[in-house]
Amino acid sequence: MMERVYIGLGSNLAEPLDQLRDALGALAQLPQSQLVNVSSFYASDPLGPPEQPRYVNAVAALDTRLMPLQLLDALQAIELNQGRQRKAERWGPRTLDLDILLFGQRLLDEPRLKVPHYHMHARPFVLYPLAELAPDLQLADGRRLSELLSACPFQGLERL
Ligand code: A4P
Ligand code: MG
Repeated sequence: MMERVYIGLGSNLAEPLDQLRDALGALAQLPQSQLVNVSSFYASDPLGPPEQPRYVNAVAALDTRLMPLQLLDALQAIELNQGRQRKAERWGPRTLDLDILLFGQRLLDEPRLKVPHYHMHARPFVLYPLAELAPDLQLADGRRLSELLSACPFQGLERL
């Protein structure tokens, strides 16, 4: 069974635009999967520690037959392949961050994987690109994307 997955991409180191383009190339190569659509790219100030460069973010829609943890493994391999170093600091700078925002209608609460992604409902750099791809989306937990958007100002986002 194919399931529709939404993946959040983020980078604020080492040419973020190139990082996102390379990551999209890698997503297009994933087994048992098809990259369906990609949002515009958006720049924004960092959320979290302020002493770091601005981020570039986007959202991709992927249809996949991979199981959730298989997809997570594949995304983490792409992150590492693009020079990601996992640091202790929370929300610190990174070459590439790939987050599984939504996985079909699944609700996942596993040690390695929480879906919907825990902070997506309040992050303009996730919600606005997601809305480009799926404006009428309803999350598995019942929330509507349109409601989340109306509580989350576009403020601070720059569409590239
Ligand atoms: N994990 C659990 N659920 C998921 C999921 N749905 N998708 C686990 C992906 N991973 C998930 O992630 C830590 C662990 O989360 C993984 O090992 C996985 O098993 P990580 O990518 O190593 O760590 P992280 O990304 O530094 O932590 P976190 O809390 O995910 O950070 P965020 O929330 O991604 O925040 N400002 C702007 N403007 N734009 C940004 O993109 N990003 C961050 C990072 C901070 N500020 C930002 C941005
Ligand atoms: Mg992450």
